[in-house]
Order: sequence, then structure tokens, then C-alpha cells
Amino acid sequence: RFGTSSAAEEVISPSVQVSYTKLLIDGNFVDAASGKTFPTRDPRTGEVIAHVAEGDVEDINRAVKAARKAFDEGPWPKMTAYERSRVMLRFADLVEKHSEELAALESWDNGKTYEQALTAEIPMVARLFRYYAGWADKIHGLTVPADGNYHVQTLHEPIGVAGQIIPWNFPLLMFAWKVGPALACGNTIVLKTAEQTPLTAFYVGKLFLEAGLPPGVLNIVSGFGATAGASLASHMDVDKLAFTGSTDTGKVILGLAANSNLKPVTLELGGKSPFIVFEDADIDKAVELAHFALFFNQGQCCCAGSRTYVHEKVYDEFVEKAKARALKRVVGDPFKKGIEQGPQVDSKQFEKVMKYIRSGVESNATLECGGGQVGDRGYFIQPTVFSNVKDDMLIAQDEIFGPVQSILKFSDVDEVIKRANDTRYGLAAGVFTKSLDTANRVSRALKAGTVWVNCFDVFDAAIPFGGYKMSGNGREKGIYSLNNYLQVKAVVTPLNNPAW
Ligand code: TXE
Repeated sequence: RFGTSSAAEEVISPSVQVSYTKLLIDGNFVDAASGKTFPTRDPRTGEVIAHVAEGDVEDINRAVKAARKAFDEGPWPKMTAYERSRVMLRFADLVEKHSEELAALESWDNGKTYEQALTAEIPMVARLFRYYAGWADKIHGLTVPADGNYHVQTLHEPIGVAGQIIPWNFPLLMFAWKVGPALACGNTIVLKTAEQTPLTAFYVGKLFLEAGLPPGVLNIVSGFGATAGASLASHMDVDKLAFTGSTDTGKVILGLAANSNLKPVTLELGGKSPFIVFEDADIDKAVELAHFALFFNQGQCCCAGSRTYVHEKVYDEFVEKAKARALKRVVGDPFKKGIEQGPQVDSKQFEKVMKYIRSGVESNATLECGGGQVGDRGYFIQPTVFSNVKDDMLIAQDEIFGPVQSILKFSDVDEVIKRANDTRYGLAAGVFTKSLDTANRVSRALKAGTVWVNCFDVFDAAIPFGGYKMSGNGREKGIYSLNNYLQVKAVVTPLNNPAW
């Protein structure tokens, strides 16, 4: 173990069984058409947790057909908005009722700590569905004062069958961000889970049926990206696609959508977010938040504060304290009390992070602490801190997606704004200062979808989230996400036309 915890041996999770491993299509759990399955593994050990149905083209076709029928024939889009919101509220209650099993399953499949899943993520899932249930009966168009003698109105209609492809870092939260607004607007859905973490989506799929969601409204297909994912992205009968994942895969998906039926695509992709500490900041707080901004969820956050810029006057003090904090970080079995960091999700991510650590060392950044594996099984990595990082180093440019903090030095405001923006990404940023003028100036100058001032990773169902530049397009959460799932129809009717 890296760091220590007095109570770290106490197991705090309930035992949980894997009850659902088949595709959810048209209200039934079914095998893949091919009969194939694939293993999902425990990141603590690499051992197989369960074999899960491996969806492919034929299964996506079946799921899209069910979603199409449920959309065209109802009852979902034809139910009153109030009835739809009631289903979503009942679902949120069921999520809360089953929160311990859900958190345990999420932790087992992903490696995140049980405590984090139980106290932060599952409650946010329930909150998000309640938030969007509240929107369901408040979505409406406008009357438009057009020239001429016409009555002009806009109707905000559901877009149809939504395809949704989600990643593995926050399996249930990503499910909620996608499914919540789509359902509130009256759409039907085919969702593909990430191959690393298929388990919890099936579980909540069952809860949705229990809540009264009609069959075919939400179809869940587990499987791989190049097969099931690509066939969803290129399907001619999918009306909209939402994706969260890597920038490279985002490009592929946009191409598939363009080359099929030009379905609109929203993308939430990678990031390399700056976390800027000015000389007047409360250094102890900034150290703690910079640590949290990077190491939270094993560093597997698209918005991780992965370029820590610190003013030269406080740089040495900051590095010393950041190193001390990382050395105290408790790494171990995510089911045990007091553990702050579990394993990376799989061997591929583990290898990727280790490769970047080697690259940091080779490019002569100073390795302050960490850099190695914890233990000899599973995918645990020591909390790692590099100082003297330069902008052109790979570790300052690429998304590492692991517990590796890179600390860079700056001297003035204009310089740090320029350097913070000098990246292909633009997802988030953090600004730490006691000066309102500096905070306002920098937050307006940064090209990022979210700027957190003297805080970080503050998420709320109502706050929009999304990227500038190659971090994606469109916004999720809040009122903004509704537009992704609506068509606007203008209806024009002549008034007092004698010919009629
Ligand atoms: O991502 P992919 P991977 C970043 C992070 C990570 C890297 C690689 O840097 O290290 O991406 O992770 C599906 N057509 N992020 O390989 O490939 C896939 O099955 C359709 C940041 O896991 O983007 C999964 O469901 N779908 C990110 C989803 O895309 C395809 C979160 C994500 O996988 C597909 C995750 C294809 N051709 C990784 N290929 C974030 N923004 O939070 C793959 N998929």
C-alpha cells in the first residue's frame, strides 16, 4: 500500500451477485444473436467477474428495430409528459433503494472505490433523473411574430431513436447523462456500454422496466466498439448519436455518422485541463484541490486537472506539499474503508499510464514520487508527481488518464493564459486566486467548456458540461442537453385568409 489508513482493512461493501449479463432488447434480456459472450474482469486481480453477451451488428439491428417500433407506435412518445416524468421519478427511487448493490457492482467492474460510488455517483444518478423528470412537462415551443398574416408556432418534438455510446470511467453516470435528457424529451434509445464495464447498465435497465418504462424504449447492448459501436454509429435508422470517449474514436464516429444518414452527433471527448495556481491563492487549499482534480477516480476523468500551472513565487512550496499529499494517498482494495485510490480499469489503461510515466522520466521531468506499480497483481499504480514539466513534453500534451500529476511553472497572467490555451483540447480549467479581477479575466480568456474558480469537479445536473476544440461539441446536463434530443418544427398557418 502507498500511504496508510487506520481502518483500511475493514470491508465496507455488501456482497453482490451478477444477475444480468444479457442484452436488453424490447423489454427482454436476450443472448447475442451469435451466442457469443466476452469476459468482464475485476481490475483488482484481472480475474473474470462474468461472461457477458457480445452484441454485434445483428443485435444492434434488433435493438434499433425495437426502439423504432416503440417510438413510432408508442406508447412512450404518446404518453403525457407527466406520465413519462413519473416513470423517471420511480426509477430514481429504485436507484436509491438499490444504491448499495449498484455501488458494489460499479466498484467491482470498474475499480473505483465503493465509497465514491455510493456517496457521490449513485446519488448523482438519482438526482439527474429527477432533474430531467422535472423537465419532461416543461418542454414546449414558441409562437413566433412572423411578417405577414400568419400564425406561426414551433413544436419541440423528440428526435426519434437515439444511439448512445458510453465509456467505462463513470459507467452509471454516463448512462444517466445520456439517458435522462433523451427520455425526458420522449425519445427511444439504443445504448452501447463500454466493453470494460457492462454490468451496472443491465442492472438499471431492469430497474427501468420495474419503474414502468415500456418495452423497447431503452435497449442496452454490450459489446465492442469496432463491431456493435460502429454499427450503431452507422445505422441508417438511428436519428441521433451521443458519444463519450476518446478524441480518436470521436473522429471515427463522426465519419460513420456522416457516411450513413448524417445523423447529428454530440461528442464529449478527451481533455488536458489546466489547473492554475496564482501566487495569492491559499496554497494548502490549492494543493489539496489540485490533488483531487488530478487523482480523483484514479485519474480517469476527461476533465482531470492534468496540467498544474503554479506561479514561480510559490512553486517550490507547492511542489513539496503536492508530493507530500500524493505520498499520503491511500491505494488499495476499493471495497475497503479509507481507500482513496483503486486500480486502473484494465491492463490496456495500466500499460498506457506506465508508458507516459516512462516518457516523463525520459524527457527529464523531475519524478518527485511514485512511478511504479503497487503490488504485483491487478492494475494499481502509485500516485505519481512530476515537477519541472515543460509544455512540449508528451506528459504535458497527451491525455494520460491516470494518477500522474504534472506541475509546470509560470511567471505572469498573460503567459499562463496563452500556455493554458495552447492545446488541442478545451474541456475544463481551474483558476486559484483571491483576486476577483484575476479570476474574471482568466476565466473569460480560457477556451474551455467549464472553468472552476477556487473549486474543481463541481458537478450538478443543472450545470452544462462539454468541450471547446477537440474536446467535443454540444453540451450535456442542464437545459442545454435537451436541444440534443429535440427537433424543432415550424408550423405556419394563414390567418383570416378569405380564400379558405
Ligand atoms: O476509448 P474509446 P478507450 C480516453 C482516455 C483513454 C482513451 C482510450 O484517454 O485512455 O480514451 O480509452 C466505443 N465505433 N477516454 O479505448 O475507444 C467503445 O466500445 C463506435 C476519455 O476505452 O473512445 C466504448 O464504448 N464506438 C473518455 C467507447 O467507444 C466505438 C472516457 C469509448 O471507447 C468505436 C474514456 C468505434 N469504432 C476514454 N471504438 C472521456 N471523455 O471521459 C470504440 N468505441
